[in-house]
Amino acid sequence: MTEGQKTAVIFGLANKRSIAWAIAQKLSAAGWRLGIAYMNERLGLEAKDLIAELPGADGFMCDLTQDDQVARVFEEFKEKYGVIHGLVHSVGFAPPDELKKPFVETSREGFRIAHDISVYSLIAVSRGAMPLMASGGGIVTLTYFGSEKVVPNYNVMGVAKAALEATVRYLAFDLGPKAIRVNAISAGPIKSLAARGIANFSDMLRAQAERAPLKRTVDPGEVGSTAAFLLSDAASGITGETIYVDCGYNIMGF
Ligand code: NAD
Ligand code: 0WE
Repeated sequence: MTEGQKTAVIFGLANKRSIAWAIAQKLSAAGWRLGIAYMNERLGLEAKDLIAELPGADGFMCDLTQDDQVARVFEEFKEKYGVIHGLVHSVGFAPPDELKKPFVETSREGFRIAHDISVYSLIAVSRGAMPLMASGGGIVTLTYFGSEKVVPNYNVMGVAKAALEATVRYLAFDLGPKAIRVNAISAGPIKSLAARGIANFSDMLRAQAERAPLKRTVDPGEVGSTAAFLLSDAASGITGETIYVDCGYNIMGF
């Protein structure tokens, strides 16, 4: 390791369209050493090839619904890195049915899964990272505007993202005395795996580009560079915030 190099761990790499990949590339370019976690062996096949592109980056496997896997991966981080300075949580999931049927039909199990994977996992990884962030650090998660205004079909994910943004504030309060900052990036729609198969996603991208002040959709690299900023000392006074990277879409009333 280069003297003075900082280390970040990233959760949520599936493929080259993952926001986690755009963030990894920007952090790597900014000189960070990276540990990158993928959910299972199947996703690991593609993730490992990507990780190999980044100098000094290592791959780890972790299903965030499993407490023993979360505990194990942080043991591995501790063994490999000792101290870490950054954590990126780019993870979200709801059972596909929940994003198709009317919100009022949300099942108890669909609600549980969406909140377990998309919200509780941030608490779990923040707790895991805490003892490793001995010299302070930054935590960044990804959210979406559907947490605050109704986006048809986003449904239980909107409710989960509202909980995620509140979780960011409570974690920021808990971890602030340890000099650990916790923030969310509210990204505009991006065509990733999580967006595939969502009805009318192309129409959404078009409407977004039409209405946003910048008259275009957001580039994943712009989310990546914002994450790199939030993890850097340049953001040393920012915690508990949701920062919009959406070409200004959220400011519009009509
Ligand atoms: P993606 O599918 O590439 O990323 C989601 C990741 O979550 C995948 O890597 C998946 O493996 C991981 N994941 C799901 N269940 C998991 C589990 N049990 N354990 C560990 N990992 C698990 O899609 P993305 O668009 O890059 O999404 C990343 C984040 O960005 C999500 O939180 C998403 O809600 C958010 N977001 C996406 C958009 C968009 O338009 N794509 C916009 C705003 C916010
Ligand atoms: O957070 C997201 C994606 C969330 C997501 C997507 C899927 C599709 C595949 C969560 N779970 C699943 N489960 C699956 O089985 N976004 C912000 C992208 C997104 O998703 C939408 C959107 C937007 C924008 C769903 C409906 C409407 C708009």
